[in-house]
Amino acid sequence: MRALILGGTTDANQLAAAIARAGIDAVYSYGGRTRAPAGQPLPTRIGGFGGIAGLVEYLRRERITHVIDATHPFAAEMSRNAVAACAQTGTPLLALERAAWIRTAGDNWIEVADVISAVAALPEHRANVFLAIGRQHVAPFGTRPQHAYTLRFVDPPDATLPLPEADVIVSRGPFTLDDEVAMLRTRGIAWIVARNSGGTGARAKIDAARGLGIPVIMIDRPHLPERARVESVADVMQWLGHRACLGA
Ligand code: 3Y8
Ligand code: NAP
Repeated sequence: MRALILGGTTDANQLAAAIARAGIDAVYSYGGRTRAPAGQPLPTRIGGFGGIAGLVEYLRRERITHVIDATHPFAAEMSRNAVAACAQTGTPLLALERAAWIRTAGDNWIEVADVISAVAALPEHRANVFLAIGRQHVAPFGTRPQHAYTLRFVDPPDATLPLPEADVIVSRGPFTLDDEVAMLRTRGIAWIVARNSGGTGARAKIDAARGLGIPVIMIDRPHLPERARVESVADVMQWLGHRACLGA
């Protein structure tokens, strides 16, 4: 058995620890998005594979027998490529995917399908807006220059932002409720734009928003192709352990 973990999330890190403890031969893969990704207790590779064909070639060359897609729910291209490459090579694939956050009483959410709809959902009048969606999708907010934006990136911005008024917090998370409440209060944030990432690492801002009565423009997840999926590390280990005893 040799497993490939498509990583880059808290869940993937917890899976890597469990797989290392079990002594299973595995490789952890980052996309190379951040300057200093967290270290892993497994051999690690960083960077794209080169599309579906590149991943097919990697699976064959590295004799990968199992793929676990533990990427983020918004890492849609990676997940789609994994489905295609595993189908092409007949490699068992399992997604470790946390459930979406569900709106509860007290949540003031405006649910939208994508970033463009999130921009359209902002008010016309000037407001203090917290963009908690990283750096890859900031440009569309340039059509709403009237707002005072707070953004949060993992690494410092490497270019000027297309927003006349933007203050960047550099922090990689996971984030705590107290810190999120303090930040939102100090900055007088009146609107939050977030992705429905699920999980615990980004949840604190959503709980803080509920407590402070701040509306959240919540971007729904992209649709992914059908694939086997579980929500816990234990289920992944069972999937691996089960196949290991069948001698796969
Ligand atoms: C490179 C690995 C751990 C893992 C931490 C999780 C939790 C904190 C919440 C906010 C939202 C955001 C962003 C976020 C979260 C965890 C987890 C998660 C959101 C690292 C990591 C990599 C990335 C890539 C990065 C994206 C960006 C997205 C910031 C490591 C820290 C906004 C997603 O600069 C860039 O280009 C960053 C790009 C993809 C989304 C975007 O479009 O900008 N994550 N995040 C992974 C790789 O190279 O393969 O550097 O160690 C992982 C984590 N990010 O250590 O416990 O598991 O969800 N990551 C979102 O939710 O919208 C922050 O600020 O409230
Ligand atoms: P994406 O848009 O789905 O993927 C774009 C391309 O990046 C993929 O086609 C692949 O390149 C490469 N790639 C992505 N993840 C990879 C991985 N783990 N290992 C190797 N190559 C990878 O991906 P993304 O949304 O930018 O996410 C990139 C990474 O950040 C992932 O590890 C993801 O788990 C993590 N992350 C993303 C978010 C988010 O909001 N998107 C949040 C937290 C963490 P090739 O086609 O060349 O193979």
